[in-house]
Amino acid sequence: MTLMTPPRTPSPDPPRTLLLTGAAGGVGGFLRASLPGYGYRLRLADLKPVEGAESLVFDLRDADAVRAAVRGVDAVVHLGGISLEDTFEAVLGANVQGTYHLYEAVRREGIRRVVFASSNHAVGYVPLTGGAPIGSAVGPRPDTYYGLSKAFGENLASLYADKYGVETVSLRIGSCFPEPRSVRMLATWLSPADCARLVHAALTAPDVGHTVVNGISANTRAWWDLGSARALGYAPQDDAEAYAEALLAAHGPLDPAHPDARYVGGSFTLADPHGTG
Ligand code: NAI
Ligand code: 15L
Repeated sequence: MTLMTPPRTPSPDPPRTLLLTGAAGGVGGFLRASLPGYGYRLRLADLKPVEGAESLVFDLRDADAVRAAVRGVDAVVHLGGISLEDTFEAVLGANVQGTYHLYEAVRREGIRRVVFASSNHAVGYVPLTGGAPIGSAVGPRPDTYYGLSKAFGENLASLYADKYGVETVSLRIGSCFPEPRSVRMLATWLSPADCARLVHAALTAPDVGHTVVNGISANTRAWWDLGSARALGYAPQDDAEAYAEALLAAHGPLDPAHPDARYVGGSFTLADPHGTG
């Protein structure tokens, strides 16, 4: 069977125009502010209206709208979707079906690269043993339907790289907020500035095929290894340790029996969208 896929010739030019899905969200806000400083022109997309020169409002569940949105960009940074645990049906629509629509659109429009916002929750049940730092080759071991959808997204990226030559860097993001909010985040924090550094590296590194990387800052208390991210050129500049004294004074040290001390995904291992216990 012949698939009608436009020719995809590798270009030495770095991507310049990006579709940013989930642009109205928290990480979307950081990247809207920072990525133009790296020379990118952004086309913004979300369910909610977001201000910008080029801004689209649509649902990722709408395949035609997704296809129209990707047309003409050099690459996609895919942040859009449900970002916490929810019902299976909700996660299925926004994250599973939505990410499939995105990859189909990218394949059909001949776009060469996607940066996919995966999550630590794709591997949330990986235990924190206190041994060697955890690399990005582990898993999948999802802790929620949400984490399951991120594992699906990573596998979808793998399929589209192998079968169609669509390149993806899947970022297993720890906790990307202006500041770490908990003792756990002293390990998992990804500062907004390091997030932009990581996305830029993921957009510009050559020959990534499908590469999975851990996404955190240079945190003193990290239990994640950043080798595969650094291999793309990522050089984090921030460290959550600057917030350690205040967070430990407010919350005390982690109880070793608490999920935050036991599993990559912390309290998400307790999440129960049905309230059935
Ligand atoms: P967020 O919830 O603030 O933003 C997600 C955006 O996606 C929202 O603006 C929402 O309107 C949009 N969206 C949801 N369903 C949609 C649909 N059906 N169609 C179109 N747009 C839809 O999340 P945040 O924190 O900005 O995260 C961005 C991405 O990074 C998400 O994919 C999240 O899973 C991932 N991530 C974030 C982490 C963090 O610490 N902030 C950690 C790990 C992963
Ligand atoms: C995520 O995947 C969520 O999107 C974010 O809101 C945080 O909960 C983060 O993981 C985390 O584990 O801290």
